[in-house]
Amino acid sequence: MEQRFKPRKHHIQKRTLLPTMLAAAWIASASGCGDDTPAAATTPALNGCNDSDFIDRTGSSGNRTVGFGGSNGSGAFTYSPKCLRVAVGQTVEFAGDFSAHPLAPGAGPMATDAGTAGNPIPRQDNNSRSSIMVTFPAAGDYPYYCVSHYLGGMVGVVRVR
Ligand SMILES: [Cu+2]
Repeated sequence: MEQRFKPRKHHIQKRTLLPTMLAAAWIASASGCGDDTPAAATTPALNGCNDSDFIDRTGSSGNRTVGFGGSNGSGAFTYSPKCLRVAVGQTVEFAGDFSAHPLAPGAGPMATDAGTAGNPIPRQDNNSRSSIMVTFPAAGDYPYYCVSHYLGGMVGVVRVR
């Protein structure tokens, strides 16, 4: 019985217990244990677009062209503007080489959030078209990505309000 309270054993217990306690505390803070309310009022970034990133082109003279692959001021592997805001009923042009940069609706094969249901952006691959026009009939966040280069960040969002 007396051996259970040896100082040496007590020392070992402290060493093994501390990392366990730290891990438990981290998990509790990360999961927001026992709190059912949403984490914050901000919308999580979709395809890298935060609320403050959207470029407003809802005006009647707004440039609603999304260029890619060097078209319309974009980089070789980016969309421009990447985060575009338009109004309900407006039409967005996607301009670039779809055979080099196949377009697909959604937030990428590895994403869990596909955005708002009913994404009107059509899949465009294996064709030589250089421009498509897409009308957005309903409010929402409509993500899209380049099938070939989404891993490098070739993704974007059309926000319709
Ligand atoms: Cu691409």
